[in-house]
Formats: sequence, C-alpha cells, structure tokens
Amino acid sequence: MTLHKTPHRTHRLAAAVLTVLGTLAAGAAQAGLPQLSGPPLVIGHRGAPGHLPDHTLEGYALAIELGADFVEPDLVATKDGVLIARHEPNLIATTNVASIPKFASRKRVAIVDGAAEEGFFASDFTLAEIKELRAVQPMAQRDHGFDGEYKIPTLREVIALVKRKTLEKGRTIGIYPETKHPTYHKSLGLALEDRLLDELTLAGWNYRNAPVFIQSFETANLRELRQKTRVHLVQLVDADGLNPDGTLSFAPPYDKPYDWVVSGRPGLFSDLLTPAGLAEVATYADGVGPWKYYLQSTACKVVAQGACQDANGDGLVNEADRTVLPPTAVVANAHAQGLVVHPYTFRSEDSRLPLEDLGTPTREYQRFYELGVDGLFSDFTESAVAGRSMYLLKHAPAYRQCLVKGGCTR
Ligand SMILES: [Ca+2]
Repeated sequence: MTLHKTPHRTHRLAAAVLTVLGTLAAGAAQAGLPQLSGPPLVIGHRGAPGHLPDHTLEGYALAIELGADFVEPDLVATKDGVLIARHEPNLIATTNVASIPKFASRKRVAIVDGAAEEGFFASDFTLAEIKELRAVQPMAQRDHGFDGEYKIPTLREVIALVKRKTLEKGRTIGIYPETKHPTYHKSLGLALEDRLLDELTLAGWNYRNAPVFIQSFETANLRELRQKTRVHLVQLVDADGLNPDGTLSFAPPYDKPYDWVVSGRPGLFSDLLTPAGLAEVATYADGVGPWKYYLQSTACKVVAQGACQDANGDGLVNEADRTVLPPTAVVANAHAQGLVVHPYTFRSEDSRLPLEDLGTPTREYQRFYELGVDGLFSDFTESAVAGRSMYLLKHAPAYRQCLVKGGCTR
C-alpha cells in the first residue's frame, strides 16, 4: 500500500517528534492531559470491550492497564436522574435485564431520535434498580465468559476509578464522556448537560485543562456546554455506512445530528467536515471525532446487483473484503481550524479490518497515526498502544531513549 504523504502530514510528524523531545526534557510530572499536540492519545472506547463487557469498571480498569490514556463512558440518565455508563438508553443488549422476572413489565416501545425500539429503558429504572442488573457483551462474536459478572457503573464511580488509577500508575488518565441522545434526554426531563457538569465540578474537573473531553453527536448541546464550561468539547461526526466505492452513505438516524432534525436544519453529518463546517465547529468545540472512513476510506470490487465481492474468499462479505483508498484532507482541514481529530472505532477482528491489514491490526493504527490524528477510539487498547509504539520508534528517535532510561509519558 502506498501512503499519500502530504506536506501537512510531514509537519505533524515533525511536531510529534519535537513534542516527544520536549516531553522527555520536561519529565513525566508535567505530562497533563488532554494534550492537543504530540503523540496521539489512545482512548479506551467503552472501556475494553474487545475483552470484557462494555462500560464496566472492570473494562475501564483493563483498558487503563493495557495503556489507555482516556476511557470513554457513554452517558444515559436513570429515572432518578443519575448518570450511568451505557451505550444506549435501551438496556436490552448490554445487560441481563430481560432475564430478570421482576422487571419483565418494564418492557416497552420507546421513540429514540425518531425511531421506535422495544426494550428496557434506563429512564424507567432507579439507580438502585440499575444496580441489580449485570452487564453482558453485546457483540455475538466476542467473549461471553464474563456476562452477568459486573455491575453498571455511575459516572461518579468511573471518575473515582480513573483518579485511583492515575495515582497508582503515576500517569494522568482522563475520561471522555459522551452525552448520548441529548435531545431525547431533555424531552424526558433528564437533561444530561448540567448533570455532567455537576459531576465534573464535584470531581474538581470542571476547568479548561482537566483530563476531560466531552463528546456529542448533536451540535446544540455542545453549543450549550460551551457557554457553561471550558472543558474540551468534541463534535462527533457519523454516517450510515460505506458504499462499494468508498463514499459514505447517509440514512436516518445516522444522516445528521438529531438536533438538526428537530430544528429543521437541512444537511448531513458530512457538512461538519467541510472547511466551512469545520470553521463552524471551531466556534464551539475543540475537536472532531469522525467515523474513521471520513479520513481514509476503503472500497470493494462490485459483483452482481451492486454487492461487494468476497475478496478474501471466506464466504462472508464485510470490511475484510475492502482495500484502503488514499486519505482525505479532513485531518489537515481540521488542524487548520485548530481542531484535534479523534476518529472512531478501531477493532482488531479480521471482519473489521481492510484486506491489507488482516491479522495485523497494528498496521491500521500506524496508518492513521501517520495521517496525523491526535488520538483514536479503540476497542483493543493493547493494539492501539502497540501501533503507537511502532509509530513513535519510527518517527521519534528519543522515544527509544526514554523507554530505556525512563521518562516516557505515554
Ligand atoms: Ca470475505
């Protein structure tokens, strides 16, 4: 594979090398997070869901042990207004709620961002009831050996864990909370924003350089947060899927921020990553978190009826049948606006890797680090960290020295 080297990328690599050198000189004590330049951050996406059920204290702890700089709690609200870490308001896929007879009557249909879904919704449960549930691994192909073992944590418990691990490890670890479905939560009278800021204030983390990034797929609540806090904010940018030629497809509810649906603003998520869109984002946020294919997409060979060819011949058609395309200008354009770029989500299963990287997930990470990303969301922190070590060894000679002599901050 040929990487398309751009002048900007060269600049970023030089900056990374200088920062490593500077960091070594300054010593570990000054290495606070978040860091808006220098070696890319590894964000433990939902904890360590490649190994343990998503959004559990055990999963976050494992991600930290594997080297994550940040862990990512997604946030939804309970009936009594407590922020808990779950990927969806609907608990059916990530907990054992459906198997507990006393909660059977809670099953219902709810409308989330305009789409009807059936299940058990966090806003129908008190925190005490949530604590009776146990987490399960939602992805069928992953290890289910820990299903039913771990509780659902509150944001406060996640922060306490991260603070304890920061002391234990002697390196700063941060949180990267996502406000899930902010418009939906507001409509329930359970708005997430002030609750989150109250928790950050309680933790002593509601200030500019706190080890915190707040992320959202909506725009209006980030604008609201910008008025209320100086904590770093990140605009997430989604899409529905990938077309065979590598262009992104857009269909509800993944076509645009839901607050645009409500306000009647036309457009697509992709509008946020044009130069004009990035300039707008820069008025209220500090970074963007795009689906990784906005930065470098993949394409497949088309066979009958527009379907992708099973290029690796395993009988399945998925990401493993696609090859890598040249990178876009999104990283350069975002950096030109002073925005950091943290793409998602990196996963190690072969079915999630392009043809060039099968069996070697570190290659995909290295490719994105070479593009100049400032961090990335990974389900498999150990591979993200290993890929980063390879990247730093190649581009920052001083990294070798600090590994031997001490003083490496990441
Ligand atoms: Ca295949």
